[in-house]
Amino acid sequence: MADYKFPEGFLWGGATAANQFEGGYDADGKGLSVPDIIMGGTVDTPRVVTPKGVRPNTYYPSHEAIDFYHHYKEDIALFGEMGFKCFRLSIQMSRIFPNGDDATPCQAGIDFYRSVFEECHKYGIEPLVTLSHYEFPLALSHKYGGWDNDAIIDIWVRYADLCFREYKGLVKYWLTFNEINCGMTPGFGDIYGLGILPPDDWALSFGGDSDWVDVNRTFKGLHNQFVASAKAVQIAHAIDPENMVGCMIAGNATYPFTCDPADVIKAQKATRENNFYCGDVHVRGEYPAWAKALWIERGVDVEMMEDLADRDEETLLDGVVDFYSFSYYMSGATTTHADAAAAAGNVFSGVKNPYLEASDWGWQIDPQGLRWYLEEVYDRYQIPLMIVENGLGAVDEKAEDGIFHDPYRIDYMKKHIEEMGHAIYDGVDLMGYTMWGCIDLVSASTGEMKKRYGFIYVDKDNDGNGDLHREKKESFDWYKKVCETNGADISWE
Ligand code: BGP
Repeated sequence: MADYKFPEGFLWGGATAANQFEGGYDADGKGLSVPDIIMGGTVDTPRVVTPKGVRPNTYYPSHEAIDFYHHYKEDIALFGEMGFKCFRLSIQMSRIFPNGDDATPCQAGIDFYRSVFEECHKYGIEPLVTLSHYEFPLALSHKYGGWDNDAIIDIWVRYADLCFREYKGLVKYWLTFNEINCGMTPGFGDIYGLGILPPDDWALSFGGDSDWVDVNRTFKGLHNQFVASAKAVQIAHAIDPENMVGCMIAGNATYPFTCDPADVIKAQKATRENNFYCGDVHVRGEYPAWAKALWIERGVDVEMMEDLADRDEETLLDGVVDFYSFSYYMSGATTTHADAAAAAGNVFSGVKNPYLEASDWGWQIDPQGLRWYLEEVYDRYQIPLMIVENGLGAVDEKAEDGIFHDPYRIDYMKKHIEEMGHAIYDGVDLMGYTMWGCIDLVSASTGEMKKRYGFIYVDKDNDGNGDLHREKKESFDWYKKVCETNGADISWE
C-alpha cells in the first residue's frame, strides 16, 4: 500500500440535499418546488410526477422528509460531535424566492439558512452550499417552461447573487448545479435537472418512457445552466475573493466489458459524454471538439447550439470554476456484445461486471474505480477536486443489543478512502470528501427511506411513519475517528 497522507485542512464531512431532508415544504412562505410534486416509490415501483401541483391525500416524501427544518440544531450538533470539517447542503430557491421571480425575497427563508450556517460555525464546520440540487421553483416551470427559456438565466443569477451577498463570511465553498450532467438523461434529467415538466402521472425512471422529451430543449437548457453557472462564478469572486465555486458532476467510471477495440471505443465515448461534456464547459470554458458529433447523434439542432456557444463564448471563458466536484457510487461496464447481462444502476446502467459485487439496489461497488476517476479527471483538468458524494445505500436494522450495526457501510467507505489515498500519493490535489446522506434521508431515485446511507438513523419509513428521532449507528464512531485523525486511522475491528 502506498504511504499516503491526507493534506492538512482536508475537508472531511457529509452531504445532503434540501429536498431530500429539509421538509417544511410550505413552511414560512416557501413556494412549491419541482421535487414537491414527485410521489414516493420503491426500487420496483417508479415515483410518479403530478406536474399540475400537489394532489390531496397523496404522499410526497419531500414534504416532511426528515424535517431538518425543525431539527437542524440537533443534527448539526451530531455532525460536530463526529468532527465534521465540512457539511454539504443545498439552498432551496423556492424558500428564498417562492415563485422564483418574486419582486422581493422571503426573509424567513434567508434567515433560516443564515441560522443553519451560524450553527455549523459553532462547531468549526465549513458549509459547502449547492445552489441548485435537483430543485426548481414549480411556479417558474409553469410560467417559463424550464431552463431552456433564456429568461431563467437572469432570474437564477439574481438568486445566486443574493445568496453570495447574504452569506458572505459564512459560506465560502459553493457548487452551482448538482450532477449537472444528469440533465442529459432523458426524462429524469429534464424534470430533476432542468425544471421541464413531463405529462401528468409520468413515472420517473431511468431509461423509462421519454417520448415527451424534446432534445433541443434539453441541450439548450443545459447550455443556459452553464451560462448561469459562469455568471455566478464571476459574481461570487467579485463579492468575496475568498469564495471558491465548483461544478458538480455525477462521476461515472465506464469500463470496456471486453478488450474488443469496439468496446474500448464505446467506453471512451461513454466516459466523454457522461463526464467531460459538462466538465469541459465548466472547467475549460468551451465545448469539447466532439460536441458537434454528439449533437448530431442525439438529433439536436447543431446551428442552434453553435449560435448559443458563440453568443456566450466570453461568459463561459470568464466564468470557469475553481474546483471540480463530483459524486461517485459505482462503476459501469459497456459492450457491443449483446449477450452480456444487464446491471441495474443509478443514472448510468450498463452490463454486470463479474469482478464486482453490487449493493441491494444493484449499484456495482468499485473502490478502485474512484481512484481511476480521480486520476483521469485530474490529468485532464489539473484543478483541485472534491468528492462531494459517496456512500452505500443499505437496509439498516437494529440488532438485539439495541445498536444499528452497519459494518458493510464502514467497509465500503474504508475501501474508497484507501483509494483516495492512492490518488493523493500519485499527486492528485484532493480538497475533501463529504460522504452522501450522513444522516438518513429520502432517496432521490426511488423516494424511499428504506435505502439508508447515514451514520445517523432517522426513525421514518417509506410511507412516512415514524417519530423522526435520531440514533447513532456503529459507523458514527468510526467516522469520528477518521475525521479526528485526518484519515490516518481508518481501521475498525
Ligand atoms: C445522487 C444525487 C443525490 C443522492 C444520491 C444517491 O445522484 O445527487 O441527490 O440522492 O445520488 O442516490 P439515491 O438517493 O437514488 O440512492
